[in-house]
This record gives sequence, structure tokens and C-alpha cells, in this order.
Amino acid sequence: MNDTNTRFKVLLVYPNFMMVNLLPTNIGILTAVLRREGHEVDLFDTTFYRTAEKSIDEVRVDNLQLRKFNLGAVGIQYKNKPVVEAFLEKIRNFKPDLIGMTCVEDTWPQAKMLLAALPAGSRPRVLLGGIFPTFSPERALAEDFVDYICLGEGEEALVDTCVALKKGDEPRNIQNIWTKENGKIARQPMRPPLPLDEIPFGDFSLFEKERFFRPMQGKIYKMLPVETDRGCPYSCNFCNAPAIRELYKSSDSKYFRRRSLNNIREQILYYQKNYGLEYSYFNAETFLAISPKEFMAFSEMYSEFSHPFWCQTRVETIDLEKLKTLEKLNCNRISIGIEHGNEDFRTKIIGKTFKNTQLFDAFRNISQTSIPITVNNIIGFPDETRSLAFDTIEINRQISADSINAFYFVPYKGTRFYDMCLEKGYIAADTQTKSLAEGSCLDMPGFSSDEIKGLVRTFSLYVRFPKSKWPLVKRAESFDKEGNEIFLRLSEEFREKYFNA
Ligand code: B12
Repeated sequence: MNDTNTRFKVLLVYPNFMMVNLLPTNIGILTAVLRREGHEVDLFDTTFYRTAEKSIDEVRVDNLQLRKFNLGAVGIQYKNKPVVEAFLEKIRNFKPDLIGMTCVEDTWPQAKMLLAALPAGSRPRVLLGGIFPTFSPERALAEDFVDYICLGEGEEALVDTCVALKKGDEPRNIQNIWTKENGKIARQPMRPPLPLDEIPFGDFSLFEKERFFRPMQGKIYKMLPVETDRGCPYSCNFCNAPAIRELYKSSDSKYFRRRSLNNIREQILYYQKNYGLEYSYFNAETFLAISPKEFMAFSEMYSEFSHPFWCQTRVETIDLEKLKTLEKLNCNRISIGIEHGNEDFRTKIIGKTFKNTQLFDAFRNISQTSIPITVNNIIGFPDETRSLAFDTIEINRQISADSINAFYFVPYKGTRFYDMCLEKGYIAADTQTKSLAEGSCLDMPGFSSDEIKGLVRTFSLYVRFPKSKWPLVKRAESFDKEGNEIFLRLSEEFREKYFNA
């Protein structure tokens, strides 16, 4: 494409899990930077296409982790067309010069399915970005239908790639962008992370209006992700955050960084004005990883707004004063990752170092406020046993959380647990992860994937029901006829008692 007067066209693609209706910050920001540079941008988003039998939230409803919901009430419906047909139609109509696709490890199969359908000889160039190519660059570039990948942050790298391609050049020697030359990978160094205040707010105007709705506490809100910071200072072994910090360690500026309060305020005002924001989803991995002084300043800033918000944080960042302040600020829900109930296992193996006493203190304080809490747990960690998993059940019985999740452990490439699983033979180097709700992909001698599956589905029953019912719950772990029938019966009783209250 050599004509400098013609606008360069980029099709951004979001190969999302079906019906995961929170808007992705990355597509919003990349749309904004491309448009700022005068490029033409369009979007293909798979969220409302039928790409699975059940959505992740439907699976969570089955597993008694979520109340039943009806997205149809806000006009959210499945699209009739098969997703690949719709994708090819978009390509034919928009005629992009570049496809810019974002991808996490679990969505790679779906990304591949779309890209593999492109006509081999006459397809647009493809640049893949996001966590998946960042940590599996060779695997991504091994596919013929991927031309370039972006490691780490893409705001500047994507724009530089468009400039090169628009001139008719290959995007060589662009920091963060890896290309293929004569079958070999040309690797480039990382550029330093940009100060967040220099990054524009998300442009979500390419998303359909139904993509803004999310049910929370029985109400439907227009929700947008509000970016406060990027990265996380903690080092859990199941998370990619430590490896992202490592990727940027040669850089003078640190990866974990914040937007200024004024910038966050402007962002909220911008989303209110442009999209009618009614609910802020704070896009921070550990929202309260800030000093008491910074928290005070945040609360002063946010008191200008009255709409509800969601955030996630860690047990050790919580105290009663902060909770009372969050309650006053209309905090609508906090998610907290306990992950595991055994303090020793949690500290030594998982790398999440809070004490059980800190957890109980936090929940004592939480019980003095009206803020509902979602607790996240994980089952099937490497070298976990059934008996250790029951420590997680036990600890959840001792706290009072409004909603309890039990997710499957997933060994994402780039995490310390990935290396450990590979070393111990629990996974193969190319094991494709599924999702946090789809089952264990580990092959461990002491804790089978079927046993893990049974515990995930009965987790809420074990946590909420009296122990006298446990023998029946144990029978409901099995996926045979009798086990399924007992599970359905207990589920009805559970919903009646705990979800209708
Ligand atoms: C907010 C969040 C969500 C949101 C939004 C998801 C999204 N895709 O943005 C919701 C709640 C929907 C979500 C869902 C899931 N998430 Co999530 N999520 C996060 C979190 C906490 C922050 C992501 C974020 O917004 N960062 C800020 C933006 C600006 O950064 P970014 O997305 O990385 O994008 C930058 C670069 O990657 C790059 N880039 C990205 N795409 C592209 C595309 C092109 C063309 C280019 C050039 C560059 C580029 O440029 C962007 C700007 O700098 C991360 C933690 C983390 N450290 O990333 C986990 C994380 C991404 N999530 C994770 C997981 C597992 C999931 C789920 C699979 C969970 C599930 N339900 O089973 C789903 C997958 C949904 C999906 N389709 O992506 C994992 C992914 C692990 C992995 N290795 O694949 C992470 C890394 C957390 C972890 N465990 O370490 N998530």
C-alpha cells in the first residue's frame, strides 16, 4: 500500500469467549491510538457468536457459583451467522491492510480458527498481540497465517508497524515487533513502557451498544473498564505479572505504574460523557496496592462521583478504615483471591504470602460493612492433593463471602507454575490451555482431572451445607447417573436456600 493519501485500514479482532461481556481495555486503547494517527479502524468481536456450548457464566451457574441471569433482558442475543462466515464477510467488506488481533492463551484456538479461514494467497497482513504471543512467540509465529507479533505493550509498536506497511516496507527493526524472514524469526528488543498518562483513554465506539451492559447485584449497568494502573507488585506463581515485570526489567522505567489521579478523573468524566458510564470496573490487578496517603487522595477524587464500582484486591491491603471509605464511595463489590486454604501450601508453593489470621481479620472487618465480597479459589494446583483442596473448602466455611468461585488451575506459559508442571511431566510443552472454567489440563498422579472436576462442581455445596450432608455431596462429585441426579437435587436445595434469600 503505497498511496500516502489513502487511509491505512486496520481491522482489530477480539476472539473472545462467548458472552464474556466486559469490554477489553486493549482494543479500546489501540483503537484510540490508531485513530489519533489518522488510520481507519474497524472491529470484529466474537463475543455474541455461538462459539461454545455454554458460556463461562452459564458453567458457573451450573456449578452454583453464580445466580441465574437473563442477558436477553437487555437485548443481548446470539448472532445467527457462524463466526467464521461473519469474519470473512467483514474482511471482504472492510478490506483491511492489516489485521491486528489480540489473544490470550485460552483464546488462541479461536484466534487460529479465524485466521486459518483467510484465503492464503490474498489475505491481509496479520499482527498478533497480547499475552499469548508475548509468552509463546515461537508458537504464534510458527503459523503461516501470522506474519508479525507484538511482545508486551502495543500502543507505539502498532502505530510504527502501520507507518512501515503504509510506506510499503516490512515492519523490520521496530521495537517489540518480531517478524519472520526466510523462515527465521527476527527478534527485536523491548521499548520502555510509556507513562500511562500519555496513553489515551479507550475508544469503545466500535463495540455494539449491548457490549456495555453487565448485570451486578441484580441490576443491569453500563459498565466500562477504568484503567488506574498496569501490572502488579506481587509474585504469585500462577500469574503472568512477574514475567511481565521481568520482560521489562532492562528498561529504566518500571512496568508497574499508575495513571495520575487527575488522569483517572478525566477518564471517568470522558466515559460518562461519551458512553453514559454508570458503573466503573477498575482495571487494576491489585486495586489497593497503594499507600494510605494515595488511598486518601483517591477517595477525595472519587467522592465527586456517585456511581458504583467494582475492584479486586488482596487480603493484606484491606483494613476497616479503608473498607468504610470504600463503602461510602459506593463500592458495589470487591473480589478477593484466597486461591488456597492451606497457609503453608499457599505461601511456599503458590507464592501468595498472606497469613490465615490476616484473612480472618480482613473478613471480620468486611462483616462490619455492607460491601458484598466475591472470593476466588483455585483447585488442582501442581502437587495439590484432595486433602489439601479440603483445606480450601474449610477456610471458605469460616468466612462469610457473598459469592464463592472455584476455578481450575491453568498453567499459563510464562508463569513459574508452567515451568514446574513441564518439569514434573504434568503437561507437555504444547499443552493447549482451555479456560479457568473448563477443566484441568494437568495429568497428575495424585489428583486426577476427574476428581478436580467433581470438586469444582460441588465446591459451593461443601462450603455452605452442614457436614452431615457431606456424604451425599461426595456422591454428587461423580459424573455418573446417580451422581448427576444427586447433584441436581442438591443444587435445587442450594439455590432455594442461598440464592433466593
Ligand atoms: C482486565 C482483565 C480481564 C478482563 C478483560 C480481558 C481483556 N482481554 O482485556 C476480563 C474480565 C474480560 C478478562 C477475562 C479473561 N481473562 Co483476564 N485479565 C485482565 C487483566 C487483569 C488486565 C488486562 C488489561 O486490561 N491490561 C491492560 C491492557 C492495556 O493490557 P493488555 O491487554 O496486555 O494489552 C496490551 C498489550 O498486551 C498489547 N496488545 C494486546 N492486544 C494487542 C493486539 C495487537 C494487534 C497489538 C499490536 C498489541 C496488543 O498492547 C496492549 C496495550 O499496551 C490481566 C492481567 C495482565 N497482567 O494482563 C488478566 C489476564 C489477561 N487474564 C487472563 C485470563 C486467563 C482471562 C480469561 C481466560 C479468564 C477466564 N474467564 O477463563 C478471560 C479471557 C477473556 C479474553 N477474551 O481475553 C490471564 C491470561 C493468561 C494467559 N497467559 O493467557 C491474565 C494475564 C491474568 C493472569 N492469570 O496472569 N480478563
